[in-house]
Amino acid sequence: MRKKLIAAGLIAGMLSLAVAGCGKNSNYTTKVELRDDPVKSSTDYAGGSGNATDENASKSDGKENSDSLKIGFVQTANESGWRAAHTKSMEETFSDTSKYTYTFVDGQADQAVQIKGIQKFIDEGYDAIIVAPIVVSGWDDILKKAKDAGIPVIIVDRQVDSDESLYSCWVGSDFDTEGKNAAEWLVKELGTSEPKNIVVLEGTPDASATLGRTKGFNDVISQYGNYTILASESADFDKAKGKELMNKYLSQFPSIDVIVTQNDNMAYGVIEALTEKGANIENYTIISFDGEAEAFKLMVDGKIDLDVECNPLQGPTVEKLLQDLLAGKSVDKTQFMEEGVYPASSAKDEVANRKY
Ligand code: GZL
Repeated sequence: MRKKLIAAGLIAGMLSLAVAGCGKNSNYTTKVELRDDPVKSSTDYAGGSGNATDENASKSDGKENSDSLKIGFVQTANESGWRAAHTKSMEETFSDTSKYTYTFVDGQADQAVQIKGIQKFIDEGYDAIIVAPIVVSGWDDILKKAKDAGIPVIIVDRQVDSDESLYSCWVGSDFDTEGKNAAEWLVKELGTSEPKNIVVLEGTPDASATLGRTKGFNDVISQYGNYTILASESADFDKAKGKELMNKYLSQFPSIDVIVTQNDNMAYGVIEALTEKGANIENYTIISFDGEAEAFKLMVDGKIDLDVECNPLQGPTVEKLLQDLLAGKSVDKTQFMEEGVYPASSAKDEVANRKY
């Protein structure tokens, strides 16, 4: 599929969204190492050498000040570069052991492990609990226990469907708008007349990131009769599953014009599948989400056409909210991160600014 150069005006229009936190810090490692060991002391990131205390929890090594605030973070898992950057942002934010005793629990992509981690923090009387829920449902009971224990809970990244009285606030991305922005770009890029076949690789089932991106994209694209979504299945935000699903799509559908991957890791799998098939990647319009440095390099190389940023650098925002909450101040329930929409034509200038 020949690709039209994007008119400069479109770039300006699409980038009207505020772009967050993309300072000129080119020294930042562009690839956050994925955590291969889920049991890692937070002091490892703060230059300490603490030891794990639970099978999937890690805490500072006891050198902290007894007046320090006990902050517990229950992370989703360790499934993508985005997640690694999200974890690192929290650990860097709460690494001052004179102020915080920070304990990290790797949820290992299992809601039961996450709930066990929250219960641990309740039992041990933590001052605040941060949770990155893998799916939207099933949190009412544990959130009520934290509320009854008088412990503020900040939900980060994906959302929960619990009553908002059960948690202090949520920090994350507007996934529905992310999906809408992707579709609006696609329509401007490929037009509203020629027939276009689309395949979608969705993220983790029942994750609000998946639900929002899918709904937002479909709500826009369904308004244009020349676009057909041939298939929209989950590859769980995972590179290997993305490669497997793309190979399945290639065997099922002789004519694919557009590939939408709901995170960069799955885009990497798609590109591997196409490359191994000997396909000309230029023939496809590939849209991804997250905005990893790796993906920006692929945009510079002409392999990805649009990346919708999903900002993982949530630590500083969470710290400020916790300080306000612990000082008795009220905070807005919903705290959206600022994010950009990056067509490939913007990648060359932006890639050096990427912080994850
Ligand atoms: C989105 C986040 C998603 C990312 C994926 O906020 O929940 O989960 O898009 C990650 O990379 O796996």
